[in-house]
Amino acid sequence: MKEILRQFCPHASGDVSVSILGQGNINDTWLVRSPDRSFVLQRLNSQVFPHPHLIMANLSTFSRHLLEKGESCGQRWENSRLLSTCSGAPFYTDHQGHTWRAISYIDGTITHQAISTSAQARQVGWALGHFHYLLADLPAEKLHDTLPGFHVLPRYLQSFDQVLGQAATKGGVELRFCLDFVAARRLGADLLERARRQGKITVQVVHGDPKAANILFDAATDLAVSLIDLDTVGPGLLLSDIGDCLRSCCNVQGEEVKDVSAVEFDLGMFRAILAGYFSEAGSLLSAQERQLIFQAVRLIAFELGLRFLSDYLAGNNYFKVSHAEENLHRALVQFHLVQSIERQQGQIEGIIKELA
Ligand code: GN1
Ligand code: MG
Repeated sequence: MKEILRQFCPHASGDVSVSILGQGNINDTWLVRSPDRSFVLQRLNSQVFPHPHLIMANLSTFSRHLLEKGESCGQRWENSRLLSTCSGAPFYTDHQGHTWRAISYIDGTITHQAISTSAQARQVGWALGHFHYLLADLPAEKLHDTLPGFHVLPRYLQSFDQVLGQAATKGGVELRFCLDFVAARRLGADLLERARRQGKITVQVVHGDPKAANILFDAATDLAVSLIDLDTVGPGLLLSDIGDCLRSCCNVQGEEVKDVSAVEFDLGMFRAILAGYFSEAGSLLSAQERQLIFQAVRLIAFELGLRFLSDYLAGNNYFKVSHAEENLHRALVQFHLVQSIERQQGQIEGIIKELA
């Protein structure tokens, strides 16, 4: 770690503190505090992100765009920036080939692993809407697609079929449930892809991973201050971001809940997030897109469950795990969430109509 720190804070005296930050499933993150500066240090997962220079290029392109916009929005809003190494490079590659980079730390903020009040939920929706609004005039072609096919569900079904063919599956009840679950929902899984190909839905610059823990809140006011974890920012569907944010934030028990029968999609949170989003970015969505919100949430929860399940079958190479069955359990949680969403279809669609 000393060698790495030397690349980013050369003037630091002895009193540098390094602590683990967040609980991301992909990269490793630390908060570095030193008398000269505090910053976020990250080691990129090179298996997931094999082209770090494209990510850093994106970061600087959209950071510049956000800086140029610089308009006030009535509440504290900050965008994190990439900090260069002492030699002016956007990242550092260590002897083992790992990519390290530093990002500005936004002080006085906290994250919530799960959302617990409707005031927070409204802020979540507003923050995602504000992010979309700020990036709506940045042409999507200006950004690299750092993870091609990232939210393309039919592609995940293909890789699932491949790993299933190769996996020596044991016949546990939970795995059986998951396999039946996927089989029963394959049909119609290409709904958003079809709409995109037909030009019915908007492709613009999106966040790609707007889950609860990727939203910073002001520690004193609990108002949203920033969206972080920007490696997946790039061309995508507004509906994927909206769906993913709702998937994460309306699952009030959190993604890692032990008892899957407690998983529930919370309608109160859903209403508050959507109202917050519409208040800031409602004009970005067509009537057709609003009609697809229910399917967008349902399909992205299904997609994440399928990604966890495929990773479990393939031997846990993508998402970090602390034990071998963790990805299977995570898949179960997402599939129970899908069931809760399906059970409440009528109410969910009613709320969308009411707010539109
Ligand atoms: C991963 O890195 P993290 O934990 O913010 C994943 C997301 C998933 C999320 C589920 C690049 O995000 O797509 O929704 O886990 N990110 C990537 O917790 O695959
Ligand atoms: Mg992420």
